[in-house]
Amino acid sequence: MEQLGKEACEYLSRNTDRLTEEIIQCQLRVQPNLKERYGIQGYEFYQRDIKYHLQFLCSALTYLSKGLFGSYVEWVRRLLIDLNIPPEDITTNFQCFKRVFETKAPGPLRDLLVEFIEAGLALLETNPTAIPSYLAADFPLSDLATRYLEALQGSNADHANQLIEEAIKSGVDIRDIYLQVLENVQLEVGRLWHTNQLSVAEEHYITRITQQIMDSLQQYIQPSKRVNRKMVASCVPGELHELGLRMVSDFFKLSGWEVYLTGANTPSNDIIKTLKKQHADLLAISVTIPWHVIEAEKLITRIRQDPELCDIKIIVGGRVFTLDPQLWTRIGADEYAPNPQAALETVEKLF
Ligand code: B12
Repeated sequence: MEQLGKEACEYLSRNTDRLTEEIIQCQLRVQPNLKERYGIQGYEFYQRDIKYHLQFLCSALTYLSKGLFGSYVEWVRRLLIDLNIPPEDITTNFQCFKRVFETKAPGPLRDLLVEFIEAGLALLETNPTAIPSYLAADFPLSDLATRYLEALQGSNADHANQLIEEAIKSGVDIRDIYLQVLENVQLEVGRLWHTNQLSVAEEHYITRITQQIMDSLQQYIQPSKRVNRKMVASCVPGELHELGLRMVSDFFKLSGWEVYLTGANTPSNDIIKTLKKQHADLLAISVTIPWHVIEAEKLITRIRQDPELCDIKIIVGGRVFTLDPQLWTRIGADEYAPNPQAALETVEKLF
């Protein structure tokens, strides 16, 4: 069955342009005024979005994860509704995916493709739910997190810096600053972008300042003891979300590990060379975007086949593994953890 999922994904990748065209033609038959309503640019976005849907569907099929596809459908619906796309257009679009798969996909793959699209269509029949603010919940540093985000939304990086410095000086643990303030603010920034309340430029600005602040906090990352262990921490090729992995790295440093962080978008060949050169005990891989999971799987397979790396342990984490908590078991990793503290506890059991 897993093989069928991979074949279905290959079929979608090989035929993306043709399928996109068929889906658009289907939708134009049902809604002939689509081009007029969206204008030329909107229509191009429409084509781009169909390719996006196919790419996300492909990743979900590879791991036979309806959960992953379902979370994408919920996510994209929210995104499009907040961009004023009528829900009927989204549903018609997915119905056209179904129709095109029913009529064009080769026999053995057809049922699987239709099954996934039907699961998506069933979700579109439910009412969309609002995503609550990540800062609304009652957690000890929620006030600091809110003020920090307000400072950055007001483009006052100095004030944001000052808030964090004061908190550290008053004795707040750096780990709480990371998880309660910086992580929650990043998630909130994602929510605001997703719901069309914040621009990409504003997200980039806030993320950049947060990374600068994490650099300046390095002076406080001083372990009280050393353990004789070394971790290499990398994001797979193409993966640009590295902030979470930086947090994991700093938690490990604080616990006495030596850490070699390569961060975002690291070529697999180089990760393998680094593991050897650094004589690492552990590789931490971070993945956020679903279609990068396949890169993680390929990398892990290569490491497992390399006699020089037979003792290496591998832990994975990042947003995509949180969306489908079984996913990590399908790519050959030793462990998964949802956050840096859990990662430390989990890794303890591996050695
Ligand atoms: C900042 C950001 C970016 C930045 C990243 C910059 C950087 N240097 O990291 C940039 C601008 C590059 C970016 C690009 C994109 N992004 Co972006 N991004 C975000 C945002 C707003 C914040 C990410 C972040 O910093 N999170 C905070 C960290 C701390 O959380 P975390 O990564 O989950 O890490 C925690 C745990 O997962 C765990 N963990 C993480 N790694 C590991 C590893 C191990 C081993 C372990 C044990 C644990 C672990 O520990 C961490 C601490 O608890 C998120 C919003 C969100 N909800 O995540 C969107 C988000 C992830 N991005 C999104 C999208 C769509 C994109 C793009 C595709 C947009 C585009 N069209 O170009 C591109 C893809 C780029 C790529 N090729 O990777 C979507 C993903 C939607 C989906 N359905 O998958 C999100 C969710 C935004 C949204 N709300 O819609 N993005």
